[in-house]
Amino acid sequence: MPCLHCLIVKEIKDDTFVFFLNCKNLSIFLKTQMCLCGQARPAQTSHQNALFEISFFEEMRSISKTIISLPHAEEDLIRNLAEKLYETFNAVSIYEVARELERSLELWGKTELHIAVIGETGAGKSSFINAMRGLKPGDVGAAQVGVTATTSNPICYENPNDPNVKFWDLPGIGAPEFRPNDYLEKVNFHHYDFFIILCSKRFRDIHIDLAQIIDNEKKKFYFVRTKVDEDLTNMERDYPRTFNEANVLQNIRDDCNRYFQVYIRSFIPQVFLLFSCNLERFDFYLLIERLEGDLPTLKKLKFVLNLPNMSSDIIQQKKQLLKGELWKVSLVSAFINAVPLPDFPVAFNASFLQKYMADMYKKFGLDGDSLALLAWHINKPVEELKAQIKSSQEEYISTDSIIKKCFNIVMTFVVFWNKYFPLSVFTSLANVGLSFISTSRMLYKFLDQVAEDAERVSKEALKHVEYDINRPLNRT
Ligand SMILES: Nc1nc2c(ncn2[C@@H]2O[C@H](COP(=O)(O)OP(=O)(O)O)[C@@H](O)[C@H]2O)c(=O)[nH]1
Ligand SMILES: [Mg+2]
Repeated sequence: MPCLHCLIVKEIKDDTFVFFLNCKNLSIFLKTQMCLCGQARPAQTSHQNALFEISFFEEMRSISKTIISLPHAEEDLIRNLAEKLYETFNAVSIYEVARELERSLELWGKTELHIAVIGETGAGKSSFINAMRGLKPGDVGAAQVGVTATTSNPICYENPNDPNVKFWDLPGIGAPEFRPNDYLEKVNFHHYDFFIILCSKRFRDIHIDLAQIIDNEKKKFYFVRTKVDEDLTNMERDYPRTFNEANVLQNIRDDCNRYFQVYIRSFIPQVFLLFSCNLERFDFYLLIERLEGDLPTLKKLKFVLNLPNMSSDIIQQKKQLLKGELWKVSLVSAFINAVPLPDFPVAFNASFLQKYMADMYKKFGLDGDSLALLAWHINKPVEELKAQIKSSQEEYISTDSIIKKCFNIVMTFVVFWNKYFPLSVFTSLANVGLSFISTSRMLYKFLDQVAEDAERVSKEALKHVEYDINRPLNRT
């Protein structure tokens, strides 16, 4: 039998192979695979095939183990990837695993999040909903602010980046004929994932009654006290000598708690203090943390990844959450490349990765629409924001095509392999391994760069934040 290693090296003269070898760990991975060529034996009977399949899994495991234990393994990243690969190949069938992952990614895309916002007219519901969607009054699709509600029907506001994240403005509480029970039935309260009860002054018995009914139905609710900035301004004006911001905030909390103690004996809910025009101040991050803790995984991902990029904290949180998902995307993508099964959903075709990367741009507010809106808010040309973007989606997508080229080279290797070992599952899985590692590396790098871009863009926008406060808000 000719030495497969020699054949492959002889055969692969394309420049793209240099790219492959330049990625140190990939080349080690590839070499490890090549070494395996020398060890392999022909298999003819189905019994032998089965044995061979088992030995393949063993070999894949040992490759993963080898990568894990490499002394020069680059950072933790390659180790994590290899561990994932190892775990995955430990599973009964790679097909099952890939299908499961594909299902979970699809489910994530389709997951809906319905957030109900309740409060009396003027409490700041519309302002809060706009702020959570990264919109200002007057923007296309923004809720009208300062308008007395004339309808008692819920109004739905979709997140501009993901229409599956929906905020519901539930108007109509506070009217003399208001009955919490009838009201919640009427607004179909089973539909919502959680409720935010807003109040700009003192909480009253209607807020408490609503909260108790929601609680009885085992739904989550959060009390938010809005317009905290106004309290601070008033107190500073009234008590200029003794004014202390922390004391005023504590007084508002104590006041709410005293009221809750009288009216709700079973538990004292937490109150989050907010200023809708500048969510970053006061308790916004505490509220986000609490919601993250309470939401199931898929809904949590939906919620956090669609928050506006209002701070470095949010950008980093998005990055961490996405990092945890990338190995799934890589494996599904690798699996699709390797095994074009007829019953695999059409959505997962060759452009799967490109779509995923374009979506990442959106999540980090770097797509054309998000940048145009931000430029409008800060009253600056969009080019100034675009100048902050160092990563280029196109470049990555062409990197993806380089990987595909490399993949073709791997296929050459596979053709030789097949001559001696006509086991399609083996060659497919070899492809999965190679494609998985290369795709993962590309996606991790892309994510890092996109998050850095988002940081630079939001820093640039923050420089001009005064423009936003003083300028008229009507968009022409
Ligand atoms: N100072 C201050 N004003 C706010 C805040 N939230 C809302 N407003 C203002 O309160 C008024 C009513 O707000 P809106 O969102 O329309 O209340 P809604 O009737 O509950 O939808 C508007 O003039 C808003 O600009 C806030 O946190 N601080
Ligand atoms: Mg409103």
